[in-house]
Amino acid sequence: MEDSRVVLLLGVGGVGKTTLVFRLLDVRADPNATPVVGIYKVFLAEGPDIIIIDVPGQKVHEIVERVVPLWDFPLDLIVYMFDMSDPLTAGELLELKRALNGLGRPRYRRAILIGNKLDVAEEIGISLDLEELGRELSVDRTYKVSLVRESPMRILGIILENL
Ligand SMILES: Nc1nc2c(ncn2[C@@H]2O[C@H](COP(=O)(O)OP(=O)(O)OP(=O)(O)O)[C@@H](O)[C@H]2O)c(=O)[nH]1
Ligand SMILES: [Mg+2]
Repeated sequence: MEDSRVVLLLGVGGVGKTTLVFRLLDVRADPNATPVVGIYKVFLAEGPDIIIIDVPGQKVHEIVERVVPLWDFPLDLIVYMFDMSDPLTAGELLELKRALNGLGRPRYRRAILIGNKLDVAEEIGISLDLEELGRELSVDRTYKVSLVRESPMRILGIILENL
């Protein structure tokens, strides 16, 4: 896997992990709850291939069980994700990180935080500062997006600028 970079998506059920992959690949479908680990490989004209791992599971303990066997992958980037219209998903994300740390931290080079569903958050009048959550997760950068609306180039840009 010398010419590949590995990206792991982490967040509880429904925050938009599979939507990120679908938008990146310009797949025009609304994903259902992901039943098994999804491994996607993105081939670019220039630069390394990008392998994206989409972990299933609705609750923190289910995700933990499925992430641990994946730790042998040398991870380049962890993408923490939560739903900005549902602050509970931010708390669950912290819980997920703590649970993973408690089992021995996965090795990774860089981490970012994506607050998704900006459209819904704005509609219901929730405005969030991602910086504090980002600090607690020890991420390098934070992004607010509405993945259903983002172009594939914007999503690729976010990933590439962190690889
Ligand atoms: N309004 C809105 N809906 C979104 C956005 N992103 C994702 N969704 C919707 O949220 C739902 C859940 O998205 P998924 O991508 O399946 O979430 P997931 O994190 O993969 O969920 P699991 O597979 O259950 O872990 C889908 O119906 C998406 O269309 C967004 O930016 N705005
Ligand atoms: Mg999914």
